[in-house]
Amino acid sequence: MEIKDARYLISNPNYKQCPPPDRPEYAFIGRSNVGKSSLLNMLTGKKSLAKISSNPGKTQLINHFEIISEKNFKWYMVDLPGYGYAKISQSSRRRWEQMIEEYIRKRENLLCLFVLIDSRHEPQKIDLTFIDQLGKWQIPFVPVFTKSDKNKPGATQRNVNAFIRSMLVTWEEPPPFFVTSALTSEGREGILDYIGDLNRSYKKD
Ligand SMILES: Nc1nc2c(ncn2[C@@H]2O[C@H](COP(=O)(O)OP(=O)(O)O)[C@@H](O)[C@H]2O)c(=O)[nH]1
Ligand SMILES: [Mg+2]
Repeated sequence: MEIKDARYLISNPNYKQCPPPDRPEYAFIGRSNVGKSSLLNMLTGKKSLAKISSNPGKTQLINHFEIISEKNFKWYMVDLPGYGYAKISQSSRRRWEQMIEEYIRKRENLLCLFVLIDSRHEPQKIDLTFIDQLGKWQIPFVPVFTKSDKNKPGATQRNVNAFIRSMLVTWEEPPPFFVTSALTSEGREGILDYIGDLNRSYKKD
């Protein structure tokens, strides 16, 4: 799939205020600083579409982008605020949890949640716990291992394998996943084709 155009639309503190749920939507979530905004920019080919924040934990809003692909088909990408940022208060953490749970569980046009995981690390409990929660809520998701360019040869594969193995403690089957780099654009085609397939099945319904 090819992206023809992408633009920032709106930021909201609440799923109820988000744009009408009349098109396919894909959201990106993960620890703050994992590379969500960079991935959005890489996928759309627009360097400064989503702000690449040097101040993690600051953006606490649901950020909508309108994407136009072939034949003028319009859909949404969503940059969600990250989790696991240490320096926030209990009350902002609770606000985040409530906002994210509501958005993820009630946003009817959300076709897939991309869960970003830093490929430089061994499996982290916070990511595994979040993914288990998605299973309990029955939310379709796909892990995306970011920053592959930062790894020595072999390290990405090792960390990805370890993560998938950890998931198999609670999941019956390994999920599809992507390995990406905002620097080299690794993984771009794979994710865009995955979205393209879901867009086509949405149109058929
Ligand atoms: N080398 C490299 N750096 C990356 C990559 N993705 C993100 N970064 C850097 O990681 C930091 C956090 O990225 P950002 O996209 O703002 O993360 P977010 O908080 O998840 O939105 C920034 O300094 C980015 O330049 C990547 O694929 N490769
Ligand atoms: Mg960001």
